[in-house]
Amino acid sequence: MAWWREAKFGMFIHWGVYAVPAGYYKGKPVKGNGEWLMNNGKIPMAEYQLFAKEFNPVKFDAERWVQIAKDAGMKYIVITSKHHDGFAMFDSKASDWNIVKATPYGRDPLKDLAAACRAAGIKLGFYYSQGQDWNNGGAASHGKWDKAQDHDMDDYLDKVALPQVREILTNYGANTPAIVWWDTPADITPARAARLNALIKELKPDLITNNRLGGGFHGDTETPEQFIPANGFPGKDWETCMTMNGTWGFKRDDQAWKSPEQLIRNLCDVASKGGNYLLNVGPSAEGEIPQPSIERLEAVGAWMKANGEAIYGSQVGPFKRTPAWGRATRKGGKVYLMVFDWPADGVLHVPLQGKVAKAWLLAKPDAALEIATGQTGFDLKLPGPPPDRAASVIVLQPEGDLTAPPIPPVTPAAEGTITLTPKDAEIVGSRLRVVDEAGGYLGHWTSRKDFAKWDVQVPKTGLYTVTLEYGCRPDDAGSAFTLAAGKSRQSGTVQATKGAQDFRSIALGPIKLEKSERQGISLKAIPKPDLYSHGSLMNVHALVLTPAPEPANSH
Ligand code: FHN
Repeated sequence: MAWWREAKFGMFIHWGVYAVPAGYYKGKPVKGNGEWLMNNGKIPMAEYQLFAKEFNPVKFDAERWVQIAKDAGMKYIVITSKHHDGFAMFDSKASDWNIVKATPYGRDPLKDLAAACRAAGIKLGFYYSQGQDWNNGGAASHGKWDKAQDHDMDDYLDKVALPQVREILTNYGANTPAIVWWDTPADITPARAARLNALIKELKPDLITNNRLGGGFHGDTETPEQFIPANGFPGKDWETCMTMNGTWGFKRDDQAWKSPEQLIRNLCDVASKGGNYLLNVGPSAEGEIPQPSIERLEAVGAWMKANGEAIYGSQVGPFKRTPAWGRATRKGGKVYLMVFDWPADGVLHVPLQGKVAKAWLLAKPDAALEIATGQTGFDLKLPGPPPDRAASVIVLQPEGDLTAPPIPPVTPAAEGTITLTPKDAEIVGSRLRVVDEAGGYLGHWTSRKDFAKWDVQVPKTGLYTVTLEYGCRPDDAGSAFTLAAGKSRQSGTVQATKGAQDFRSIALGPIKLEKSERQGISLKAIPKPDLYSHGSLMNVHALVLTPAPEPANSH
């Protein structure tokens, strides 16, 4: 994993025959991702295969693509060798449904890409959809829609998937692929997965695989998709893959581009939590990376050129909770603060304990910053304006270790009410996270292992009535949850609201809070059967704890 841990930033490429229809079928736009067009449009096989006849990416220039990735500061590329539509983007003897045989282009672009990557010192990985294959007889999610798709899964594995995986493992040189990126383990049983995995062990035992093979194989990397987990995956290698607009495969109409600032901050956020960022481009049928993607990659590249020291080979930052002003990483005994919001008064509060020998702006290494003792750490006096609008990097050279102080418990407001907000929560697990929309909420509650907890401190032991402010899509309603403080607990059933962001208050029974330095309160999920195949438990906007009136005879 050494090169991968150093790399931190890679390019995902979703490229295939779906770039021809580019989100349209019979003149009408089809909802969903560009690469899912065949499935979402329920397009018959024979009809979908006609798109290949128009796939002639004469503008494809492998060296240019690799240069774009390299200039962005990316150190590796992962390209779809075969996506769910089963179209092999390489010369395959196992199925004629491939770019060499089925298109006027007639060449293997992965050969060119492998050569260009080798020349540029960029690692190349191959994505392979092992389970789903809508044209070669593999699985299809949500059922099949064309009789021609009926086929035996093991026959597909024997005749297509296994031979093709052998091809991509052997036809591209000694160190290519460096990664096999499995996706959607539909119908992949442990026995089927074992056969695919055995090929890797036989042919390229050192390559990196992700956790999506299925059949109980965990691979080397966790792969959160389209999100950055609240706490990363402590002790594991992980990689957030993400689109720059709303689709992986090219879609003519999708102009929902993330801003360059957002992409830079995402990269900082991912690195601060110990992960890699695999950022997607969806090239066109002509073979070009869309111009808006190139512009964004240039902006990230400019930032990486100046600030990459804070990212490459870095490790999880020192904070227990991400500070509101930005993120941090650690490397070689130094701490790198990546400041998104430059303080208007020029004083940055850094909630870390320990001694800092020296601090400086990465952009101005010769000018030491003034360091003063602060309330919960130290304060840095910053010059204005920020060196970079997206994220300015400050380097700390500590003497010894810098550690984050414990997160202070939540205390009651003057009238005694305690409000537990998403931002104050400690999230346990990898999916539940704070969503900064609709006033902020804990959302994406799609794992029963995930829960939220808060520490509170109350002046005396007593009962508190609890109000839960939450939203829940009608389809997701009906699960249970438990709120616990020590031995005192309340359970409830999630009722539908008008929508996931339509928050409503419900009263739960009282819970008892003990007077102590810290009283822990946890909110746990008990999902109804099958909830997680389509939905999430609920979105939590806040928990409000109000002191219950004391009974008259309490003295
Ligand atoms: O269904 C695919 C999707 O098209 C895309 O390839 C992403 C990338 O991670 N993976 C899928 C589902 O998880």
